[in-house]
Amino acid sequence: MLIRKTNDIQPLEITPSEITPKSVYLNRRAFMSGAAAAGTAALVGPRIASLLAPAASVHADTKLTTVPSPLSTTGEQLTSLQDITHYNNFYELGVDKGDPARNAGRMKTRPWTVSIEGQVKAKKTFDIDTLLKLRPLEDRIYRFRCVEAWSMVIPWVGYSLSEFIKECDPLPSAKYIQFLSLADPNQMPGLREANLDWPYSEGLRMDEAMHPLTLLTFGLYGETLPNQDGAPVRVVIPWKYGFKSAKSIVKVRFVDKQPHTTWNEMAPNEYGFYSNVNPDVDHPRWSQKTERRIGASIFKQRQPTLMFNGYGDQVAKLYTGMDLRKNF
Ligand SMILES: Nc1nc2c(c(=O)[nH]1)N[C@H]1C(S)=C(S)[C@@H](COP(=O)(O)O)O[C@H]1N2
Ligand SMILES: [Mo]
Repeated sequence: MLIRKTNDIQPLEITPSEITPKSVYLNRRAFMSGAAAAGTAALVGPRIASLLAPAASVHADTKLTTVPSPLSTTGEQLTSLQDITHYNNFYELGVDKGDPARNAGRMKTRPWTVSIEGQVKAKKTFDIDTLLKLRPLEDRIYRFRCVEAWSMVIPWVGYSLSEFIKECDPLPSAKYIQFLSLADPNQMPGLREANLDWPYSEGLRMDEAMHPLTLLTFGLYGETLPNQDGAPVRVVIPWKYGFKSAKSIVKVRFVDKQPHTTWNEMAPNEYGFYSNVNPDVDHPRWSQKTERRIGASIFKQRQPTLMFNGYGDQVAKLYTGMDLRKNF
């Protein structure tokens, strides 16, 4: 996902902080919003106060009622909330990793609807609060691997996308599903900055979309998604590179042909439609054999990348007979 700088695998990025326990993070947040509420503005002047006080909507605040999921990945250290919310790719909010957190405050996530069109029995529009209640929300821990060769372990909240697809009543002619993200320049300053074909578009083959691991995602760490992580609703496909996991979805289209996708359109030789995590297929500009685990100690940061990001037992059968070097 490198469009402004060339040949940049980011050795000079800010080193993400070591794991911050959530309690510490939340206490600091409470302290900061407390300080704002207590009238810091009057004491130090509005300019400094606005720098000190984070915009209220930037961070997840609403606790969600969740149940544990048998599909969680266990035995891995979770990435800190701080890193998950301050090291982001969300080009609509800016191209640098810290931009989404900085610019997320302008995004409005209510009211919000997701409209369904294409090969369906009937067009429909779901209100976000209806979607939230459609099925029990599960805590699902997944490894998450970006095509830029870094990774995290994130405790998402959501339910299988297949549950939502059932409510959409797609026709048998629907072979693919396309996700379209919000693209409002008044809320998203990055739209002018990055020369991509907006709105952000991603897609899956229908059997990939129906796989139980594919998560319709509303939260992380037990709370609603922070805007910079794709509030109020996104998808997460844990065996594919991160860019397949479209954020802030406003439209879902059921289609009979492979849909246009943003990164594939931008650089088809670098970003394939399938984009299954595959350590044997290098990105044209860097190796995919290893990955840098965000937040790990610098001595343990680089680790081998696993085929299908470690989810091969569950998903490899979706690709039997396919050449995954050609269909990268
Ligand atoms: N709408 C939209 N969705 C997006 C992106 C984006 O720029 N816009 N970036 C993708 C990429 S490249 C990655 S790695 C993940 C990052 O998700 P995270 O910031 O929550 O970790 O979001 C994906 N979804
Ligand atoms: Mo990514």
